Amino acid sequence: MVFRKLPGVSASGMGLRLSQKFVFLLFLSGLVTLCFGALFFLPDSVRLKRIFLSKTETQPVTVGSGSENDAREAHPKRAKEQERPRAVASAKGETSTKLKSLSRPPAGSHEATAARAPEDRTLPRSRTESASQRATSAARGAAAAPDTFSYRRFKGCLLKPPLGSDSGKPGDPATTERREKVKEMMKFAWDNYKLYAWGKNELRPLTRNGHVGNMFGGLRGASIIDSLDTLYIMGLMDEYNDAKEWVKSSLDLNSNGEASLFEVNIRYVGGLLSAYYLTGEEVRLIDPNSLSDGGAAPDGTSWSWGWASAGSSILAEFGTLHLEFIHLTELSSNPIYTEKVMNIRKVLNKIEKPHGLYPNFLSPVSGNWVQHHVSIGGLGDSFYEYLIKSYLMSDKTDDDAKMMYYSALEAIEANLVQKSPSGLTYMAEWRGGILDHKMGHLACFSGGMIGIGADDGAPDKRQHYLDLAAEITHTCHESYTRSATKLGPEAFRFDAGAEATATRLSDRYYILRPEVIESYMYMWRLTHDPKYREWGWEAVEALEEHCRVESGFSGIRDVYTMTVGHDNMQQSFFLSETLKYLYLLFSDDDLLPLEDWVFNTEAHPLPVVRKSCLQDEATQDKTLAE
Ligand code: DMJ
Repeated sequence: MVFRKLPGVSASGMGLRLSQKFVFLLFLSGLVTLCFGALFFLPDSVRLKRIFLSKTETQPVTVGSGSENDAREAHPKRAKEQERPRAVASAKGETSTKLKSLSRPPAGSHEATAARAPEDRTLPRSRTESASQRATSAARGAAAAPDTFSYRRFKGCLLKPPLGSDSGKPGDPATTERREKVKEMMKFAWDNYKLYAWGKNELRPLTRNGHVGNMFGGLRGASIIDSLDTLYIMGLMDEYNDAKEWVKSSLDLNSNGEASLFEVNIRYVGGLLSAYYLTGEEVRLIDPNSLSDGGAAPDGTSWSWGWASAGSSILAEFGTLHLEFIHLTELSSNPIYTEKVMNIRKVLNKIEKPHGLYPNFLSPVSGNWVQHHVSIGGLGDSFYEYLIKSYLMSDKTDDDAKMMYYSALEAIEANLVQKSPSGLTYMAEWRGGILDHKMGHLACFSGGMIGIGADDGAPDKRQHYLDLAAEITHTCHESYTRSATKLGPEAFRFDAGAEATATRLSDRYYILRPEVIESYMYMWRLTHDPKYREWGWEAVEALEEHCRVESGFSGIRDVYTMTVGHDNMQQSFFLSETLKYLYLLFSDDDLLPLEDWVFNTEAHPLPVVRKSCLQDEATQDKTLAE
């Protein structure tokens, strides 16, 4: 899951005068803008280019309410650039997302913001707001619920305290001990990252140095951002404060390079949003309305796939923005973020689907599916996840998401779900009607996904969905128990005599991925069957035995051999997801209760948006003020 070019993300010195509070929140907005830029470059995945398509230069397809011509008239500069080879536009940085610093805020605006009650701080509408943005806002009307975000009101609309009555401390000593062990693992992973790789994206635990890579377009500190909420819920406050301090003083948005929209969104935007919602702390403030989106349809009424002259767009990438973007609208009161993701949704809802399935690749040129490869694992996975989670996060009001999710699930069941000769249920992959009897580790998240969606399915399907979720989770556990290390391979097969084992050398590795443990956590919450905690504990023991090295945790190259070779990489999602899900598995259900929180695909908790409650609270506030 890779992709796109983010030419020239420029930003700088942030307004850091928010003296008393610290933040995560709004620098997000910068990242989002960055994501906007990327939306228009979606299809240029390096991996994709390698695997699939050759370049063709064709006019891009414009979708949404406006015609292609309309869009071009409205944005002549963009239209012109679309005719150029993408690389030229990129090199010039004309299409880049630009983050404008608020380090010298216009007189009054920053101070005025800071002077407001901290819990009522909202991003001011920028003086640089474009005419089209203003028009959009106006058109949306004042009808839109409370037009400023209030942290106090948000907290008031949660059903339960986020950290529970006692930070989720389990009742029995044995589980408490297990939870403590997971916390120790987090501290160990964090301390080593801090010691050897501080500020870099990941720790290389064998060589004791940092890894930057090119996934985040020059952004640094992925492990820090990914760890914020985990540290916080575990009560590792010194570590959390160090992380917060780094975000405040060292997170540099002034970067150029290629970034993955998907990865930046799920890790940076998701991580910072989550830290803000959990703590209410503002560290850095960026006014999203002061950001130039460099050609990304600012009125939000249409969006095009821009300079995508070649390659396909990947379902799991353009389909994994919804949760974070909805929250950006919530926090900024700017509808543009929601409009963007709703347009993506509209396209996907309308387009014809083979057998009701969503193939992994869509051509930005023709607007049609490219190849009919369908997978619940890599390339497709989180698109389905974000449909059901959008529904849940909307307080069950987003009926389109609900409808799309359950129809997709029906098609998946009819075409992809299989049973092995010994009775293991698995998700095969589908290539134009031909089944590939392979299931990726990534696809193991689907046990949890089907589980959390079970209760809102048709009444006669609810038990069936819960059973299906349990069966898939069981199969994924089998993929672990059938290996020598008791860790699961990257992909396992159900053909040529294999059942839940990898048959190819290249599929035997384990890179500290969370998906299997993620499903244990959800299934534990949904059923309280103790086997899920036992399975989670087996994973802890295996991680300790095979992945823990002197200076951190490392992935391994072959789960089937006891003389393990380490890959020298402590992935940031190990801190964000694997350890968080383990910690939640051994905590009481009142730590981040599922009634109030959904986890993004990087395990960053985002709150359910209770529109009517927020509206009522806002009305009350207004009445009181009057
Ligand atoms: C994470 O970054 C996310 O879970 C993503 O959805 C898939 N890949 C990794 C973990 O395996």
